Amino acid sequence: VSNISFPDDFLWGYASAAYQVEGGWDADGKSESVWDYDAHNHPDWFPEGQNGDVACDAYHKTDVDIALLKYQGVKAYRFSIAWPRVLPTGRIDDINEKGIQYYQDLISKLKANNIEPIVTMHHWDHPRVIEEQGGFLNESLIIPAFLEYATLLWERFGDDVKWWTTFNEPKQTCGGGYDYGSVSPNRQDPGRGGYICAHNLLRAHAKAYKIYNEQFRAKQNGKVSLVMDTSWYEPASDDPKDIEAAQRKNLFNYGWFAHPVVYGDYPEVMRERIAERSRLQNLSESRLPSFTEEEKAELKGSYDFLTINMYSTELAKWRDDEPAGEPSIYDDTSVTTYQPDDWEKTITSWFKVVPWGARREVVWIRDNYGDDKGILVTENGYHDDGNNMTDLGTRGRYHKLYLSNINDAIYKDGVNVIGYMAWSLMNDVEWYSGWQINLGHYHVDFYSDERTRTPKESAGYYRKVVTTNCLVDDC
Ligand code: GCO
Repeated sequence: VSNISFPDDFLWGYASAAYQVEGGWDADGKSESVWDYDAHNHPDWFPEGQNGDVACDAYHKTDVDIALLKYQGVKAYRFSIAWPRVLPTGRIDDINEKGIQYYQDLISKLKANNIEPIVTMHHWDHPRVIEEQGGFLNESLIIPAFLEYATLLWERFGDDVKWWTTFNEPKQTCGGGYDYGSVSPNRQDPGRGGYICAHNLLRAHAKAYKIYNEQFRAKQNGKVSLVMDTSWYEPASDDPKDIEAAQRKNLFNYGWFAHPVVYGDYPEVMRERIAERSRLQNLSESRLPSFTEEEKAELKGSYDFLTINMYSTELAKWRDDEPAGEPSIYDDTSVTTYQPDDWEKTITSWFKVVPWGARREVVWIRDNYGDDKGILVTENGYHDDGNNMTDLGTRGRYHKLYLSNINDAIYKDGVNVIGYMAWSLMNDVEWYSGWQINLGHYHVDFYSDERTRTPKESAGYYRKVVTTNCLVDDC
């Protein structure tokens, strides 16, 4: 066995999100986020009592968690800022200095320990007051409000933080949040809400990027992007139709956001298909909104690195018997997707262990969007019930298999993958699943006030990989 080592400057890290770990939902002037609102008004959407009110209590445990990150040897920590903690009204007229102080302390301590902060501005938990006025569907609110928020974060933290992402997984924010319902605010408007949300979100992203260029880049010299996720869609056969089917799925998912920020507009196949299906529904215009020329110019190139939250793989097959179908965000109805029964399962039904998909995926991203600015794996991890402490053969092995495929992508395919953020340091609140599903390398005792963190075998494994920069035992 030869040693499998990674580039010297490979950025090893952990990723997390505010709602999933912080707790302190109303501490020190924080207002309710859309997730807090759901936890308090729709408790039946969560397993009994398992919500983010206290979560891992990370809000009160900065020193504990910094010590764990330091022990783990990671070079970076990806976390999100809770918008309602720093701007309780959502707008700039009311800055909560105590909220700012919490993040300043976290950032300073990360830096003091040589851990690079990678900050997400929006990981799904915008202020409920913003949502009450339409949230991401209200373009005359969400765009200016987000720009105020982003500007504040750069003013306050931009000297220290060099890695920024505006939005986490807009496909989920918009699809799950405003189209078919699966993440807060859990609104349903199939085939319309998701596209409108995404359109506003992309414009907010591009305008924020422009503000960074004009007001901050020269003195702060950081990088700004957004975090994209998708399953990898692999052709079900080498029939050219299945190859086309997989390409469509990848463009409808990753391309929905990557295409605008790289090239300035949605993929052509999305524009054509959605217009065509809208005509079939006798609508006078396409359900997919269009960008103005000015917006296209702002969007084009509005990123300093590419990202991928990498989880699973599906096979894509062309269908000749395409259903007319109801309006839906799944306008790529010319394709069926599935996962063979013999693929390795996890606790989550859609989430199968398919390490080779990781390699294909980053190669595809390079081939379609370029890798000169680098591709950062912003999340990857293994789902179980969170309680198995001897998880070397499951979670440890999972990271090892995915990482060895990423290593092949780097050294055999020449893809510029610049780092890997494991999800996650510790068990957390997996959204509406509470702590029934978890991916942490540390167990958290959610039934003790201390929220005690205890390392699983996977923590030891990942620590070894990170500190040796190498995947096999004898490095
Ligand atoms: C995201 C992810 C995370 C999840 C992780 C495990 O949006 O970035 O959904 O928040 O916890 O993907 O399922």
